Amino acid sequence: MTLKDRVLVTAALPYANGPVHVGHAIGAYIPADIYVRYLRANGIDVLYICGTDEHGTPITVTADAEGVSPNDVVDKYHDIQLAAFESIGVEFDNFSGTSRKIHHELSQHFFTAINDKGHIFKKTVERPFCPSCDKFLPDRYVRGTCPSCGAEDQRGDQCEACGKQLEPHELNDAYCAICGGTPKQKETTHWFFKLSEFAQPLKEWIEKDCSHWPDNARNFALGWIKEGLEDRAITRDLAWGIPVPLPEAEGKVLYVWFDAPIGYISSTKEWAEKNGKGDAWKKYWTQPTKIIHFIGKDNIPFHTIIWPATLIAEGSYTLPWRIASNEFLNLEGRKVSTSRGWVIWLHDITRKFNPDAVRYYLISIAPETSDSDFHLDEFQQKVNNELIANLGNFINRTLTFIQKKGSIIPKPSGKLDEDDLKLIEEISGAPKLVGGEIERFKFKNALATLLTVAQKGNQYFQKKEPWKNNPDTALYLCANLVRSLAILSHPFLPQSSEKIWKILKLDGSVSDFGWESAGELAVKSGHEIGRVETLYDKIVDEDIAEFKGKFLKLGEKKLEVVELPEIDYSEFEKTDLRVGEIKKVGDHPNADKLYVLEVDLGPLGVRTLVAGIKESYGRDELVGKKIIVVANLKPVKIRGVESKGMLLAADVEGKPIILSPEKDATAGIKVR
Ligand code: B3M
Ligand code: ZN
Repeated sequence: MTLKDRVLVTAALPYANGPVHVGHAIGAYIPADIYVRYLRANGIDVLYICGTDEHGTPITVTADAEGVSPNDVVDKYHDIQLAAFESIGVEFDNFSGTSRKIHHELSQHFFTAINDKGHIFKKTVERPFCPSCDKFLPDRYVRGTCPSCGAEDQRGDQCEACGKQLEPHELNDAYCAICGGTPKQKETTHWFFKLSEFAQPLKEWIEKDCSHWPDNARNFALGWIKEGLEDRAITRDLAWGIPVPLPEAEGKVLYVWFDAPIGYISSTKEWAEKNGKGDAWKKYWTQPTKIIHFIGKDNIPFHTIIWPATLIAEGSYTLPWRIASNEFLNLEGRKVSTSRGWVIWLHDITRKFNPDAVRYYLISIAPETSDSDFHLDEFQQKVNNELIANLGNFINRTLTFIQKKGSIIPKPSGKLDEDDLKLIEEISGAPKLVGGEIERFKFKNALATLLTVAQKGNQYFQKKEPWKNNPDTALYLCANLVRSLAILSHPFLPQSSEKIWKILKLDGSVSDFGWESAGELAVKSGHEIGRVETLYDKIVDEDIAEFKGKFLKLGEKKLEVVELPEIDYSEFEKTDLRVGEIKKVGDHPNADKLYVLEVDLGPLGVRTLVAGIKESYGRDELVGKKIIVVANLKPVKIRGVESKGMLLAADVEGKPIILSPEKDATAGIKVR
């Protein structure tokens, strides 16, 4: 990227049908925000455009569920989402919504222009119709089995299991999502986009102009073209959406995925209107501009094939320069499930914790090349041990020391030694190091590099021992490194970087200063700093426990199919299971939850077993009870008492339930 470049950054338009969670945030919005802040610091003309996706069945399904109108749904969630993004420092230049007039008009223009050029045709087709609901059932209203991978209970627009794009009628064993009834096929007329005509131009474009795309996006697109592109219906029988601009198409609306990406353009247009910039939006869409779409991986098909084809067909706008797509973020080892409440909403976590601390953790685990996992304990640990112990600590110890000495930046004294020179070199090299990673879209690495620079500062401070030696040179250089870190951390930690700037009492705001200026020694001797405040509070166990208790609960359990690693039968054969009879029950001398049992195993004699069942079983219940014992285990010492075998019990949510032979069986009998 150079100063000559003009850049338009977009992040996928989230459906306005619910709040946004941490996975959304790090999937597209935070990476795009980092990138935009970085480009801006480099003086590049850049706009960050987004808005809510307000059409389609995702909205109407939610409206039905909440018992309100689609309009109410999109108004409510538009505001909730924007507030959540702002809470974590994501700053859009414009955040529009696709139900606005400006967007309806532009989308209808796209349809008309593409139709006029002959790239759209009309066809009578059969579509799923629910007789009991008296409705055609578009995509998400039909559920059934994926024809491609066989996964059950998939939606009619896309199989979540294999990612295949679907038409609702392609599902096997389909049922109506509203009433559960069986849909019938019924004739209806729809308008189709001749996607097949664009296979060749798309292929040429991707091969020629898109070599810098990430592999997953590029391979996917080329693979799909090779498989064959089919014409696609771009209208739906639905009461909510953009009316198809043809007199004969009454009651039909544009398919949500036809109009949604056009939202990138209409939101840019709205930005110009709101800011009194007239036609300025056209610069970004019709003159050379690098357009970058940040998206989650499930949106790759639309952004690499269908959207570019739409643009080529319409003919007057610029094609994307790059698709930046992330994989998914899981939560505590499980897939996020909003319906079961297994989710961390962005607005909840930024209310409880420092938003920059959340941002720090999310960037550090960003699912850039593969799915990753959000853990609250790891969040606590990384914030405390990395963000606070490293970056925060360096800034804090430097500034506190200066404050103690009267808050004035000292004048370097004497000749600079080797360590001083090395630190100056670190400072001047840092902008390139961190920036290089950002330019390669490696935000995780960029953040790690920033932390390494802070670490160098800590090592320098430690070595210089300013509390023992003449501190002037060290403090002067460290204060300058603090300034550099403020500038370089701005894309990642926007709120705290601004705070550092305030404490340093430097002019303007941290974002007024160019990226390269982070390489300079610009804090002068004699400058007075402001009152030092801590940047981040340590996250304590109680906070994590409270948050978990309040927000991390798994809703009603669906039966999950669990796959177990298999062992050979001969392996199982090795265990010798016997019926035993409990003769005596004693307390364990060193453990409150354990009993020491004397168990009669017939011909094998009476054995001592240590068992963790004291919290669930009383002594009297146990004496005389027949149990099942694994009899050929090597003896182990459990808290100092030797145990010669193990009794079998089922684990019911952490509580043992002892297995016993149902009818009387003599002690010592083999179980198999
Ligand atoms: N609303 C899908 C999603 O939220 C869709 C993205 C549109 S981007 C133009 O994942
Ligand atoms: Zn129905």
